This record gives sequence, C-alpha cells and structure tokens, in this order.
Amino acid sequence: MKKYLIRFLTVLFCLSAIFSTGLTAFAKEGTDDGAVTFSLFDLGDANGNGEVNIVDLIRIKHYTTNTSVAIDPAADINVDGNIDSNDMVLLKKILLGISF
Ligand SMILES: [Ca+2]
Ligand SMILES: [Ca+2]
Repeated sequence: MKKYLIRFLTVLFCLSAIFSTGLTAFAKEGTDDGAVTFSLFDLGDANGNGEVNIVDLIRIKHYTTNTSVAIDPAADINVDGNIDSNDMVLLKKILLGISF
C-alpha cells in the first residue's frame, strides 16, 4: 500500500510541475555510480538562466551554425537528442504563444 501511495504522489508531483508552467520538463541524468537523478528545467531555456525568451532563440540559432557555442540541453525542445532548426521553430511558436 505504501508503495502505491509513493507512486501516486510521484505522478501527482510530476503532473502538477508539468501543467503549472506548461513548459517544464524533467531531464534524466545518469551518474558514474549508476544512480539516476531527475532535474527540472524550462524547455527552451538555451542559456540556462531560468527564463525563456528571444535570447534563447538567438542562442539556438548560433548553436546550429557553430556547435562550439555553449548551450543548455533544455534547448532540445522536441527531445529528439539534437538541437537544430526544428527546436528553433518550436521555440518561435512558444514565444509567439502558438500551440504546437
Ligand atoms: Ca534563457
Ligand atoms: Ca531537438
């Protein structure tokens, strides 16, 4: 019973985090010792400053032409493992309030 309560509370927490901002996601990060942690970030926050705005769009554009530009994994908006023009299109839609 306790196991189900913990699962329920975990799912409830995840759903509330996702729907409270609409752009929040979890990143799964592995460590050398095999542990897996989850961190919260705002999708599209390409410079990792906690805000999603036009500066992030410019950062992604620079990254697509020069991959030595520092970029936060949160820039991978469609979560396909690549940061590219598709993410730029999605971020433009987010910034313009267009649903995708
Ligand atoms: Ca940002
Ligand atoms: Ca992507």
